[in-house]
Amino acid sequence: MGSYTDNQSQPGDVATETSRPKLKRPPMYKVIILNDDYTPMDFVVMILERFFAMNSEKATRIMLQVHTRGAGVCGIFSRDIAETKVAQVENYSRQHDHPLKCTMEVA
Ligand code: TYC
Repeated sequence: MGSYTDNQSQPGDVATETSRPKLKRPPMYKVIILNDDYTPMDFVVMILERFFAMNSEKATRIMLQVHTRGAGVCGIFSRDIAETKVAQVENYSRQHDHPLKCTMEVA
């Protein structure tokens, strides 16, 4: 082992690292709308404008993507906000007798 008169590493020394507090950022969540055979396209576009602040071009693009691929991301939010968006979309759709479904998953 080396002498302790300097701070050079020596064969046999053990590397140590000062421990850092194990803080992790909370996960973010994707809000995803799902396709179905019944909800009118115009209604989905309106939902995306109303609850996700999309302009009509973007809302139309996302709606068509969901229509053709089955699902699409509306946005990425903290857990609380994502839960609220899912509830808003499903409640509003149910009130208008549409089966539109929405879900969330860790981004
Ligand atoms: N597939 C629906 C129709 O043909 C339109 C639609 C698009 C429904 C997106 C839901 O998330 C959705 N009327």
